[in-house]
Amino acid sequence: MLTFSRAVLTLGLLLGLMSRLGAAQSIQIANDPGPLAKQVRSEFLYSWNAYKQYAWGHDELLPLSKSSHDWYGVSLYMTPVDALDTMILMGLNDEADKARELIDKNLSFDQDISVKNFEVTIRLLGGLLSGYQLTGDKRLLELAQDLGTRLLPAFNSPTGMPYMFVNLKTGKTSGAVSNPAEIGTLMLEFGTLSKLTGNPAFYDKAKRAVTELYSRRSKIGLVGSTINVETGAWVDTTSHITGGIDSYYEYLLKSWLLFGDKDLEKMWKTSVDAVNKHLADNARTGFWYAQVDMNSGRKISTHFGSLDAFFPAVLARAGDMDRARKLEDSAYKMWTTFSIEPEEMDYSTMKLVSPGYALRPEIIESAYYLYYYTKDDRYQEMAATFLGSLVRYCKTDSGYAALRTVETHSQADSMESYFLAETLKYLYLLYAPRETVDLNKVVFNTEAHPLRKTW
Ligand code: DMJ
Repeated sequence: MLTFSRAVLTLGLLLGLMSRLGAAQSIQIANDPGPLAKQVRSEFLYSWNAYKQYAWGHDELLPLSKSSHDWYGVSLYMTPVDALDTMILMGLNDEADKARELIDKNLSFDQDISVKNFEVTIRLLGGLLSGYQLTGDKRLLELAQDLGTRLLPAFNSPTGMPYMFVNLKTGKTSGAVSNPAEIGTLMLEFGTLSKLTGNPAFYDKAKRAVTELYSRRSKIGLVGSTINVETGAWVDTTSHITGGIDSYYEYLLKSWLLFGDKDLEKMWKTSVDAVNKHLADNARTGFWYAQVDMNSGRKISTHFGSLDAFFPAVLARAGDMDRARKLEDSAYKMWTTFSIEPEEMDYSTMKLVSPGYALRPEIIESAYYLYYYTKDDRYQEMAATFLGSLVRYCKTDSGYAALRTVETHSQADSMESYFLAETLKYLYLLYAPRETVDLNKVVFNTEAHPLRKTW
């Protein structure tokens, strides 16, 4: 029997959890999410169970060799940290508790390893922050603060734009030639860390980095592919929206939305105008975005791939439904042309350029945003195609595997942590009740970790 004091305590915990979840406002966990969401959830559990069986405590599962892989020789618990908030959103509470216990007890950033600032920020810092916001587990915030502090030396370049790599123990940096995505995809995580800890240094460093980058845009408003963070000189002036630049644009928009920062609003609006003016291409095969020279706007190539397919989501979040819909239609054409999505193809010929499929989420993420804002069933129908191809070609007897080539569907021994953080999360959300996430209040980081303005 529940005593009065226990009942008060239980109610207090429940109210506390609800306010952290923002249950009445921004995130609601569905008890019965519907049959297709349940199917996605069971594919998630299938993959997570394979991780538990063959890679527990390591960064990632190797699904074909049924073994594990640690990015830097020691585990930074990439998969559990990346997957934690997906479990919470899916209502997999026991699994989430076990993952959180594993992280709380074992994850240590006191390691003499040189890590990629960008990857560790979007996967680990983002995952720890969203995990903290969803559960109130203070250990996750402590870990985030420790990690953020260890990453800060990355910004100690003459320009303030971060080096690519930083040693977590010594702070030694390396990798002076970086790219807009790695320089400009830090504000959501570092900014949230500042807001939650009261230390402005994280926000300020990440904002300076993106501001320095933006200030080096060309006269026509574009950025290039690679830049030297010590000299501030462009190394490669090819402009595009694919990997290496992609999430720079995403974070201009989302940093404005999450923090209400007017400087970011201006940077986003100027940048997206330039991208739409110089990269958008109404070709015979559809509406696409090309590669052009950042200074002249001269077209360099007509390649488009799975990473580019993030852009409809960003356009939709910004309210540009027309371009978002057209580009998602093109990306869907790419998926169906090859039976599953290739890393890259040439849209002028619809021929393969890079044939692998790395279990990437972007086209699914875009379908989710479009479904959320338009309520058009077309995007759930697309999602059925995505789920069908994934199950048919990528499912193994121990988790899911990337494909070496979409031509023969031969599999590769890799299940990146973003498959659980992003790919299956967005698929689930496409079918779960709309209220599961209030997209007007929640901002997903580029690894699909939901962040909320709780400050
Ligand atoms: C993820 O780590 C993130 O979405 C990143 O922005 C791009 N690459 C992968 C997924 O493809």
